[in-house]
Amino acid sequence: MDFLAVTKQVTNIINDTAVADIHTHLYSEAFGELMLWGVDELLTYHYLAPELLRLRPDLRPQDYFKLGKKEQAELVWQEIFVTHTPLSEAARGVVTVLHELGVDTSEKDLNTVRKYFQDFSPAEYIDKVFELANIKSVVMTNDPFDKTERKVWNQSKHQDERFKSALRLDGFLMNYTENLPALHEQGFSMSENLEEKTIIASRDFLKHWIDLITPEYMAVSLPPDFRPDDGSVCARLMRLCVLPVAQECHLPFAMMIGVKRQVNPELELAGDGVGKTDVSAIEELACEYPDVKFMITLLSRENQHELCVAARKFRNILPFGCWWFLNNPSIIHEITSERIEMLGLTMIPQHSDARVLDQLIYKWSHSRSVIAAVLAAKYFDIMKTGWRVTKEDIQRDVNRILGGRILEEFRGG
Ligand code: FIX
Ligand code: ZN
Repeated sequence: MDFLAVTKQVTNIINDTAVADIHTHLYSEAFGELMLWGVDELLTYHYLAPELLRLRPDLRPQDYFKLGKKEQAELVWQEIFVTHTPLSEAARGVVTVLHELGVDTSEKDLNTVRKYFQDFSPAEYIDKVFELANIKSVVMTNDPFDKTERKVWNQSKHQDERFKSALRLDGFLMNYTENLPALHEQGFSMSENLEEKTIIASRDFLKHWIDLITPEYMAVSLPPDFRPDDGSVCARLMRLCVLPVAQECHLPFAMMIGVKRQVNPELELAGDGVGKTDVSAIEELACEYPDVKFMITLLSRENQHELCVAARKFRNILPFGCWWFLNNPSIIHEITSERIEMLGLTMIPQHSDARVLDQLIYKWSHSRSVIAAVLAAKYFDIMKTGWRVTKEDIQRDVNRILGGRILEEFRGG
């Protein structure tokens, strides 16, 4: 089989395999206004705000953010999609979504485009997007301190099994003191000095939420200078509560490291930046806690190769995704290549990080084509030697890295 034929076969299999998307900010319909969908949400996605502001130096960020959603969307549409060409990954994504929905992309009148979305109920649109993007399931990001979320969970309203949960611990690990009142309100009597009583109550808090939402994993996003031995509340709670509970409940712990929160607060949710982290911190934890499964994604491109090396040293490290500023074709290609070259298929190449339901369409369309190109080249490299690779082999491999098999194995293994 020549390279083109291999590429075609791999692409078809990847496109036809339903994806298990292991990290998103999506919500099922039960979560009401937390579920974001439609063209105005697409246009006001926080990735596009900085791109608009760069095109409009006369527009103050605070004036943009003061506008209503529709006005914000109209500004973004006019500047990025009408006055200029939507070539950035986030802008191209909107065009991909409209195209794959069957909306005429030569249509530059936003109100005409909006009409397409008016015919759907949220439930119908979820079905439409999951079918178009060929998605099996998505993992949400569930915050135990979010009052809206908490109400939905306590009323057992969330029933859509396509939307799995993840217990997000930023509020617990990174903002513990500020959230003590909320912890008391939920019935957990804890104090600042982390004495024995507090540690027991903290573990009870985690186990309460694990029982309530049955998460795929626990997760936290951490700054570039994260150290597990710096005596911080975060490091102490991680060691005294999170890691013991992860081990006891056989739950992976996802550490998402390298985000510099609010480097430019004027940009609100778009104001976060990136920093290189010290991968030895991950190695030390993986070494000290061999029975805990660490899912790791790092935000800095410069950390990716050393993460692959760390994962070779510790099989309880599972690299996942091309996170956030890395979720661009040129970098996905580089990271996926070095991961396969050093880890074979013992990693999860991608997650979408989608915040708006429709984004599943473009984030997975763009990523599937890059991952297919990398995989096809790797298969072809061995097939040139006469090594036989069957369609079934490729399907098995794709089920593993995109279909959710590897996380099941990692959780249960
Ligand atoms: O911490 C995270 O989960 C990040 O993905 C988000 O904070 C970020 O805003 C995002 O959605 C990036 O894609
Ligand atoms: Zn995220």
